[in-house]
Amino acid sequence: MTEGLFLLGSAMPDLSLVQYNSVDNIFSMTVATMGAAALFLFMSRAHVDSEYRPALLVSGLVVSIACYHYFMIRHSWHDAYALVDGGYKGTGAAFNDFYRYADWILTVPLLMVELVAVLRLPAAKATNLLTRLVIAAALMIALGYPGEVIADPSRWSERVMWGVLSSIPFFYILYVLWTELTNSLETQPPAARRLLEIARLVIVITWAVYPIAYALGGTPEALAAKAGTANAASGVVGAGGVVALQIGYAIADMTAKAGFGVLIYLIAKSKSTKTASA
Ligand SMILES: *C/C=C(C)/C=C/C=C(C)/C=C/C1=C(C)CCCC1(C)C
Repeated sequence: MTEGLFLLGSAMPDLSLVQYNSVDNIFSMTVATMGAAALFLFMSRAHVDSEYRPALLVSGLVVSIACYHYFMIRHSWHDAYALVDGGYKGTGAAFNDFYRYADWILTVPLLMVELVAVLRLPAAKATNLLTRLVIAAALMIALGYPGEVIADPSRWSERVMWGVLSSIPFFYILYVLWTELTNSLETQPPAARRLLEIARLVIVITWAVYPIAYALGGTPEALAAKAGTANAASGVVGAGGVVALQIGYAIADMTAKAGFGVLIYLIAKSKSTKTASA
């Protein structure tokens, strides 16, 4: 683990112009999406009843934190590459995956908080549910990180092991969220039910993208190295893997944070009876 627990491996694969710019553009779009969602969610607080305002405040914080981190991620991407002879080559500066994991360790528990806050469950139930979800979320991310920073295809079994360990709390969270959301449906006003069913689906579908992106980032090269069709000693994950992973995470983050935040707003709005529509 000498290439450092805090930074992705030493070498970045060469990228074509299209590959480099696709990732750069999606990072830029993610900064804009998160920033706009933050403004929207903070300003929308005035349009829901006071008991739902904390849910929107937390939703706004989630996208604010993500906006900052994507700005930093894009910065790190620029540092990691230089344009040489019509293609992008690694500068030797590591692309810093820590920003993303720092983001998740803050935002994933807060996403649980915004959901539980909009449900407005009885206090004891909400505390119990949140404690379980927050601990599981922290474990999921902490166990994923050591695998994420492995960039050497010859050490792929370690990456797979961390991925499997991280998947245990992952499935636990999905199971708890699915069953608790389903149980809470009958206590919710009819107008909010349909939206909560959508929220349930959005969580399962967008969250599934993360382990898939994690698996795509390098597994083809690792398998090829095993089969002897690629040079495992190069110690670099392929360009396709890096691009798929970064784009996959960015799209999932936009949906799971900004898209989900708008859903939380719609649920809060549908449950608000006192505040006039605006
Ligand atoms: C806003 C960020 C969110 C909702 C992040 C969610 C992240 C995950 C569901 C990550 C899951 C992972 C696994 C299940 C196994 C491989 C490692 C991870 C951390 C990518």
